[in-house]
Amino acid sequence: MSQEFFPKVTTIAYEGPKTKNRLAFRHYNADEVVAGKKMKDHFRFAVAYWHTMKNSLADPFGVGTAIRPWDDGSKSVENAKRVADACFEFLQKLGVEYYCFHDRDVSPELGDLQASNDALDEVSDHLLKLQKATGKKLLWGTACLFSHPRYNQGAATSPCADVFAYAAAQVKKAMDVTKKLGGQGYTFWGGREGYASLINTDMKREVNHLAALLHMAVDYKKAIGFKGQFYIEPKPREPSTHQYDSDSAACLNFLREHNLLGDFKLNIETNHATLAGHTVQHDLTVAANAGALGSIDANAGDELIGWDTDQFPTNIYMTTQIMLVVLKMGGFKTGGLNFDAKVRRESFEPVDLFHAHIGGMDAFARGLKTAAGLIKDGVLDKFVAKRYSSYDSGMGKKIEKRQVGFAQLEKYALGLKNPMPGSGRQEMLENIINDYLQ
Ligand code: XLS
Ligand code: NI
Ligand code: NI
Repeated sequence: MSQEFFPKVTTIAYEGPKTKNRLAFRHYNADEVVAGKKMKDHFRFAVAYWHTMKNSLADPFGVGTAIRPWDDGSKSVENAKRVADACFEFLQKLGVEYYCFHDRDVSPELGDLQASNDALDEVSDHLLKLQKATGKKLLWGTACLFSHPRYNQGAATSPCADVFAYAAAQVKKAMDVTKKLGGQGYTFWGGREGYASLINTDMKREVNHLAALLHMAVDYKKAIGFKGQFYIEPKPREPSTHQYDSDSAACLNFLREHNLLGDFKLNIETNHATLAGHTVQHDLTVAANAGALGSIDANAGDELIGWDTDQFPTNIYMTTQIMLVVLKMGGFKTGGLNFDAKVRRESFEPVDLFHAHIGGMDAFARGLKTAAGLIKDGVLDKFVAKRYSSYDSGMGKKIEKRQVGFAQLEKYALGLKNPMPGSGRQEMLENIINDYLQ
């Protein structure tokens, strides 16, 4: 690598909880085996190119503050390649194996589609070279179908058919590049696939158009032999007032209705789940129960701010809840934990990117150990199994097997005296979880 972009940072090492070095892991120890697997293989951490390499930290009230020596802000291929060099230096020093990108993060949008495609070819050749030199991998790729003004009313759900066509062409190219880079997945996040007002919107038509684009993507995937997993990433709003893929349940319903369930899994993002009025544990559980939890965009929201603040996850209670779901589904197959998170506008120095990722990785290491302990001892599982045990035999079993109807249940209920469930013991269980926190 020609130039060094983080000269003051050396490889981040595991030094244990007692270290005084802030640029070290206290809990994340890549090769340490927890619950039968190396930590790094449980998490499959990824760095989000758009936030970590390209986000200037602008907000609606002010311009960007980020100092990013690798990015001169130009739309040149040369600049794009330099950003890629910086990304791989970051991945290597941090010890993260994967990255994720949008087409327009890694390569500039130029005057016309052909020019943008040519630039993307050149930059992705460079990325491939870097991957081969370092062993780093692409967790998933995607197309940015929300930044350019042409997408102001959506991409697949735009009222303008030419915009649909442009979006389709962009997805086609982004899939080609993801395949070329050996990407393990491809994500569809439709930030503007929704509406600002129903007064001017034909919702039924728009949702059908979205399904049409996804079916075309499935066809194209087969045509080029791309083996990666497709993901849909739910989010209820922002930038749309309402986004059609609003949460896990809405996505599953959409996929089922449009005969796409076999071809997609979900990529659940913490802050999107909370924007939808759910905990992340809720949306993960809904997805996992449907066998459709594919990947996670790991971040956190702010309880006092009502939008997608995309903060780094530091709450070990939350990482525990996430890892409980991940462990119980048997771990990630193609997906992983992508830090779809940005440092605060106030944290504008390059080294802050390290502090942020180290904190997130350590928080997940603690969450993993806590979750593994809870599962190993079965403390929660035993309680839950007992709580539902009335369905294991007798009339409960018959209900689950659907062997009885209202008439039999009425006869049975007439013979009961004040049926009451046992205590839910929520507080006791919360205390137990705190006992296990690492
Ligand atoms: C934005 C989304 C986006 C997707 C990828 O809120 O999280 O970053 O992950 O398009
Ligand atoms: Ni995301
Ligand atoms: Ni987000």
